Formats: sequence, structure tokens, C-alpha cells
Amino acid sequence: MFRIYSNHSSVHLPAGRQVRKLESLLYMKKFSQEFNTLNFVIKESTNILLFAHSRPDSDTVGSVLALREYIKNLGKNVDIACLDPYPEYLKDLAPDYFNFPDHLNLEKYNLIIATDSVERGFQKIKDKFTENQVVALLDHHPDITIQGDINIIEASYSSVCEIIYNFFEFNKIKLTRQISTFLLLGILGDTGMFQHSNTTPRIMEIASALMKNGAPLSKIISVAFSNKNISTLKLWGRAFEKAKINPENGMIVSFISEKELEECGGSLEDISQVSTILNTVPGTKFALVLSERGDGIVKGSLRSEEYKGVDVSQIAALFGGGGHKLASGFEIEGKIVETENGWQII
Ligand SMILES: [Mn+2]
Repeated sequence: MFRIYSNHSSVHLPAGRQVRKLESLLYMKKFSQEFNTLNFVIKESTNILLFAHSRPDSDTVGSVLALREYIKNLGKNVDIACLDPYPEYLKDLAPDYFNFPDHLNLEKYNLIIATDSVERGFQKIKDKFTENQVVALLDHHPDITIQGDINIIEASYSSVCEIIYNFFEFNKIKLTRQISTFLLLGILGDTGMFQHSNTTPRIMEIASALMKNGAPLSKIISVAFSNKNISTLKLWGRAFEKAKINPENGMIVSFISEKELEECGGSLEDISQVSTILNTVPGTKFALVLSERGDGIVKGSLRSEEYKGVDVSQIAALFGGGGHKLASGFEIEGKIVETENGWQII
């Protein structure tokens, strides 16, 4: 096993076009060795496995679909594995399917690339691979503890799709309309359609380049993100109705029971957006949404915004969870019960 590690320091640059050029070069240089190695291994491989994280979101889906397109065009065999099925809400944009890892002959792959939240699913199968198989990890979550042979992990990127864009740019790989569409899908998902604080000038440049290649911005937004099923709206209605603000700490909180999720026919994807919307209520510091996930597990989803000055990953850490400063989560055992003074997890 060999480990490649890069050190990054933040660079403050004056404004102007020169600077944007320099910024773009710095981004490309950041992982130049890893980008080089990864492309070399891709070209040397016959069979490649791409791995999307459990409960796949648009970033991990966009990442694996973009990489598959590139690898397929090189004439290689490439499969996508995931412990969960391909998300319904993306089927109108890009119909596809994922393989369950147990249904694949894992031994045959020369290279395995896991994208985004690599500790959500991939860590469960990583030990099935041998020394002769190269494992590459592409992630933008902090505190990743698992290691691959090629590690491209950096929390300052908005999305793994941004990392992959840089990989393609560095290796001078021509982006087809399809590849551009998949990358824009992931970027739109992880930047909350350019509304989160990870929307940098660089990400707008990348989005512009992807659109120039034919990525249909408004179609992706309306098909993948704006369409809401009646089940989603009903579930949101329940959660919004119950929302409470704690004036002492500025928390806005709500919860969704397993029964409600069932009654509304909502999906887990529907829950993830509740905290983002609650977080828009004026005067609040952060949003917390608790949801029962079956088997006695309660999941907490925390959101904040840069200007609110709260680090929700510290709150998540109190409950054994983690994540980003502005978006974190935790899981605890228990059940939610309503009491006179609010909700309790027992
Ligand atoms: Mn992501």
C-alpha cells in the first residue's frame, strides 16, 4: 500500500483576472500527483468498480456516472456498486441502476474508486479487496479515517464532482455533454443550487464551463431538485407544523416519526431537506430535525449558515456524530416521545 498525502494552506489572493487564473492553477496543482496516478491506474486497468455511498445523493451519483462515462469511453469494463438502490428522483434525469456489491465478482476489479462520504457504506466492503487491487478514495468530508492507496480527500471542495472536474481538467480530458451534466448535477446538489456558503467564484466558473459543454442547468434543477411529490409536501407539512424555536439558543427543531414517514409515503431524501428549509427562518441560529429510522435509531440532522456563527459539527460531536461546520448529523438509539416540555428521546 502506498499513501499519497498533500498539505494545503489557504492562500489569500488579490482580486482580478490574473488571480482567477492563478486560483484555477492552484486548484489543479493541489492534487496533481494523485490526479496523475489515478489516471495512470485507470488506463492500466481492465475492470474498474465505482462505489457510491449508501442513501446515494446527487453528488455521489453525479461522480460515479461522470467517471463511468469517461472510463467506458476508454473501452474499459466498468460497474457501479452501492448498498442502496439508485435514487428514484434522479431517474427522470438519468435512468440508471446500481449493483449490490454481493452480486458482483469483486475479485475481478483492478481498481476501485469510492466517491463521497466514503465512510457511509464503502468501509463495510473495503476489507474484501486485496493488496493487488488499487483503492482510490475521493471525498470532501472532514475527518475521514479510512485510507485507500490513492487518497484525494479535501474538505474545502464543495463536492466530489468539483474534485472530479479538477481531475478531468488536470488530465486534459474532454468533457462530453453527458459528463458535464453529471458533474453539474452533483455540484448543484451539494451547493444547494448555489445557495450554500461553499459556492465559490471557482465553482461558478466550473458551472459556466459545464454549461458551455451543454449541461442543461434549468432542466437538472427542475427534474432533480424542484419537483416535489405530494408525499414530500405532506411529510414537510407535518414537520413544519410541529417546528418550535428555542429562544435561548436560537435552535429551530422538529421531528418526524417512523409512523408519519409511513403514512405520508415519504422517502429519506424528503427528510434531508426539512432542516435546510427550517434553517431559513429569521432569527434562528441552527436547525435540528430528528427522525426515527427504524430499529430504534433516531437520526439528527443539523444545519446552519455561515453568517449565523454556529459550528453544528460540534453539536453533532456531543452525540457521537460529525460532519461539516454547517451541515452535520448524528445517530442515537432511542425513540422520540412528546412531553409537555417538548420532545424527548428515551
Ligand atoms: Mn458530497
